[in-house]
Amino acid sequence: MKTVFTGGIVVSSYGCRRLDVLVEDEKIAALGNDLDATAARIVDAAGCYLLPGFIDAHTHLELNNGRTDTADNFTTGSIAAVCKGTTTVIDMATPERGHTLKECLAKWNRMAEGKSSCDYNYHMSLIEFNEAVAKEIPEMVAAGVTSFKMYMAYDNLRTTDAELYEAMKAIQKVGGMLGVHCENGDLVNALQAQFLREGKTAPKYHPLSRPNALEAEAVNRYLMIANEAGLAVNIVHLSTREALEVVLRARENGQKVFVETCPQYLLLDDHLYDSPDFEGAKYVCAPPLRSIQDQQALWQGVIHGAIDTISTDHCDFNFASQKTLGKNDFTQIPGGLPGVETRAELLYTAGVATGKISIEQFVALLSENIARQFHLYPQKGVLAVGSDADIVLWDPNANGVITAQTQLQHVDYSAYEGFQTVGFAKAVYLRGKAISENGRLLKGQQGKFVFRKIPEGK
Ligand code: DUC
Ligand code: ZN
Ligand code: ZN
Repeated sequence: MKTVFTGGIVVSSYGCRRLDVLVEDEKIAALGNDLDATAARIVDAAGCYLLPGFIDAHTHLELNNGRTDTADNFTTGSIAAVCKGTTTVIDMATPERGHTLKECLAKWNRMAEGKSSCDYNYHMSLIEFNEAVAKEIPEMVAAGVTSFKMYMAYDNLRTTDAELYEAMKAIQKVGGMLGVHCENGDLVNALQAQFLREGKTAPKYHPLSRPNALEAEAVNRYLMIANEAGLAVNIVHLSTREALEVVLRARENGQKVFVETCPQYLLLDDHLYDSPDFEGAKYVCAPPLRSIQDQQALWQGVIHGAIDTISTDHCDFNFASQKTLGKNDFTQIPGGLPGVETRAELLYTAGVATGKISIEQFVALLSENIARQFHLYPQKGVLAVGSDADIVLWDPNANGVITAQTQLQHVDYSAYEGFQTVGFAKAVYLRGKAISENGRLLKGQQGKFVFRKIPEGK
């Protein structure tokens, strides 16, 4: 089966070119201006950018947080992703205490296989670290899972600093990638307890219990430990000016540090926690939304390349039936925001359409840099000969409005209700197959596990 995409502008981090793209079966076979289109189906991409499918390197599509399940699961969350241009997700696989990594991997495969409408892989979470877990690290890599996740907050997930250090050494040995949730968990606990003792139970105390310093301190500690272990590391969902300053200092000292932020930290701010009628609960996530000054610092980081990737931390709970679990105690509000569906539209609107970032940076932040960092490149993250034909026909002039009513995410609210958007994934192809058109699913559940391989010498 041959398809030629004609008349579009192909974008990578290096630049834009008017090129036709020939797809044969699942792969890109050629790019050029005089391609042989005999016996090929023609897709007219005039007026559109041809972008590599977006990759979301931070989702919790199907998770039980100990009390309740996310509103989405792999079936619904991946439809929301792919219909708006995200063709691959790297989901956070999180084991239950006492379970092996292999058991966790099997569980995540059961949840995703035959259900996901986009391609997928996982970051394997290490919620403890001992000899048995150390033995499983190379086994995960052999199974195609090359990245790991650890936590410095949340009592049910976090490890000690010594465990973090030992895990880093084990990951370093196999050339894997580690991402860490950086907040000082002890201090979060202390501040939460203090507010509750004082009878301060409303959502507005959520950000006050997780101030900027707690993230910056954890980032600093994490990077110091990583430097001792000699491991290049990733910081997930970085949200503050102070933490970014810590990263810049470490980089000046020669350390290799990757930084991810999320749309919510670039577009929403902490005044939303003061919303009436418990509406502030909609925005409870960790780290919390921050100040306008933090937002500005993060935008500078995005513009000047200090921030490498933008993923979503999609982890959604219904407002009416789940966020209300914390009606009388903000610490019981399930944390997380919906977002896998809206990342590209939001970033195009607030970044590219405003002139803050170029279309090349947009592609780098949402696809190419993620593929490079997480061992998916050049299979994913680029439109090049031999790459998977994950193609987004991006209409830069389409206008839209984000509303919960029309969203595909299986949740009862949007954190971006009423946001007007520019730019839209007019059509999405996954490994050469048309998966969505005008935001609607054509054929679902075509997603596959993407086996990742660490390049030699890494
Ligand atoms: N914070 C996390 O660290 N994970 C899921 C959701 C959230 O808000
Ligand atoms: Zn986190
Ligand atoms: Zn997360």
